[in-house]
Amino acid sequence: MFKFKIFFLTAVLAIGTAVFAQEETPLEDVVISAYKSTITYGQSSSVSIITSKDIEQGGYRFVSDVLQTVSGLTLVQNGTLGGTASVFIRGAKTGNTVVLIDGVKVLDPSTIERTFDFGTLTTDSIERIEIIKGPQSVLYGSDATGGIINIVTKRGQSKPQVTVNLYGGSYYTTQLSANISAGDSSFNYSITAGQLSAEGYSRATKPSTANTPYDKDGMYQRYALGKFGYTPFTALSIDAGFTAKETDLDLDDAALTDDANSYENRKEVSGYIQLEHTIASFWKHSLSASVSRTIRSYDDFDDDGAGFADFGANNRYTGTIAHTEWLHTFTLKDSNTLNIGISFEKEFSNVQDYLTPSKTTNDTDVIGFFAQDHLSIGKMFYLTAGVRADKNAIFGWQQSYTVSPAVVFPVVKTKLKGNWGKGYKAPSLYQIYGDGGVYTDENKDLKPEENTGYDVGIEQPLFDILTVGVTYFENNYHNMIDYDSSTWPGKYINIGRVTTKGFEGSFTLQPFKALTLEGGYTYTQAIDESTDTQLLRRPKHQGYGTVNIYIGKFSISYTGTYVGKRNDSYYDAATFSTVDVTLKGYVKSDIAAHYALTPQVTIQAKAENITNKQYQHVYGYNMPQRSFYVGLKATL
Ligand SMILES: [Ca+2]
Ligand SMILES: [Ca+2]
Ligand SMILES: [Ca+2]
Repeated sequence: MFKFKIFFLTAVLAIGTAVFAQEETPLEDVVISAYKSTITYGQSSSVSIITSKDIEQGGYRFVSDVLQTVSGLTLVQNGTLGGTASVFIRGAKTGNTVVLIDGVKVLDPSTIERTFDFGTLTTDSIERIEIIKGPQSVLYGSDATGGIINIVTKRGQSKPQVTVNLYGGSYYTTQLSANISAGDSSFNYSITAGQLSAEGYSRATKPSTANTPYDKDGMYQRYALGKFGYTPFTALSIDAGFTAKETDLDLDDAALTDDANSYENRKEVSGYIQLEHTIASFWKHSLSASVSRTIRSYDDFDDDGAGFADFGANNRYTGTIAHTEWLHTFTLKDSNTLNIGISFEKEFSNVQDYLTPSKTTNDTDVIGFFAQDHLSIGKMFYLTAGVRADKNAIFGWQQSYTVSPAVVFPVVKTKLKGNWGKGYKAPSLYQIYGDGGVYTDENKDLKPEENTGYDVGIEQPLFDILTVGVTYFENNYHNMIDYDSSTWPGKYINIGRVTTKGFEGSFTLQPFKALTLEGGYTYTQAIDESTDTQLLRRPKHQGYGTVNIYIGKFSISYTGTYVGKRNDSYYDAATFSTVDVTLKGYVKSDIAAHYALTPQVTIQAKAENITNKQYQHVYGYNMPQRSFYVGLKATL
């Protein structure tokens, strides 16, 4: 291994100077659009960024795959190719994360915790993914107690061009997509359409006691997204965009439990329009409206006719969020940016469980007032502070706060950063109104979950080739909403207390242009205070490492991800009991390579799980074995 490294280092040194530089905005200067302000990555306190270059180099086809290389973030999926993918930011619950696509909140209000499922989201046309960690309710209100993930799609910015992507490989996976885009100072557009299909592998793990083979669980998806910008005159710009996808999935019943005829159809659409008008050199305002809808249909044929082992469920869920916001931005000499905004958000949930005679339809709304100030003094001292008041139609007023200072010392470039915040998560419509009394009664006395949290960190660049950083974090979640099964039907109550704390360490090293090394390690305690135990599926130890090598038109990238052992549990239908289990730790290794045949045509290859490690995110569900993919990208 060591000799191999030396060989590569020598080879890379020899041709390092031949590699041409790529034109791109330095990471430090990328504006974090989730902040709704002028705050750049370099001025921010608790942000991670995944760029389109990271996605391309690693050959990631799903957002859920690339999120595994972010410190402080755990991604748990019950099988790839459409399996439910949940994110835990710094050990928080998946419902404690606001997920945005181009600023549009895409959470599904018909789910129990008002969550977003990353399982069906491909990386096609993604420019970058912004991850803000810690309480951020000031900007987005409810749900941002653990953090925010904002997915920014690509904007047309050149002469008209068409890009075609072809991809295929193991599990009979094929993906075909095309993008057309263009952009100048007055008008830009980018439209992508594609489809992905895979025969897959069985989601449920076959236990040795099962004597019939388990069915493969495939995925078929069609998707389209677009982004448009128009500047009729200097003082006015209009932006709009949409995403739409429809996914068909084969499902299984539960951990270790196959089902040959259980299906989901999911339709996810979102859209927005935003007008930005400059009133004076120091004052602009924007008016935006957005909507996001998720429609899930589950159909399962009752194989045994008794509704016992196989329920034969046919359930329908529709969740919609509509949001409008008026935001004023006052800028003073580039050193102070003040945002003042008012927002109105309405959410709808429509649940048709096969056991209830009628649909359960509910809605609620919230009006929000917020102010955030970003101060920047001499490229050395940065401070962001914000406050928000929300009036929810069901439970009334709720306040949120953040304070995020950062200091970058001149010459040595040491960055000290911190973040303190208080956020909240409103109970979901499901938690308040139940499911019509099948499993869950209503509880209109539910209060919001609350979190106060902070982090402190240090970053140090060295000799322009190395950056190291470490951050300590702590969060206290109160009034956590849990299911109370002491009555039947049960109901959701405010009972839980969760404390999460730990630290994230990371480094990037680029000794020469032709070589980058990157790695991260996260230690997380996520403790349920009532039982004093680590929450399920939260590894205490996790980390990743990547090596990228560029040799002329060729590049190769290795990524290793490590996830330590975790607690999990599953329901054993044979004994009618919940069984506690420990999931083993694992290291998964992937290699991706690219070769530019011509400036317009690139071929790529990827080998995933090269050591063929057997591992699971969720007990009783399979993850991919060693698998291979090839792709072609052509720009016309
Ligand atoms: Ca199966
Ligand atoms: Ca199946
Ligand atoms: Ca069935």
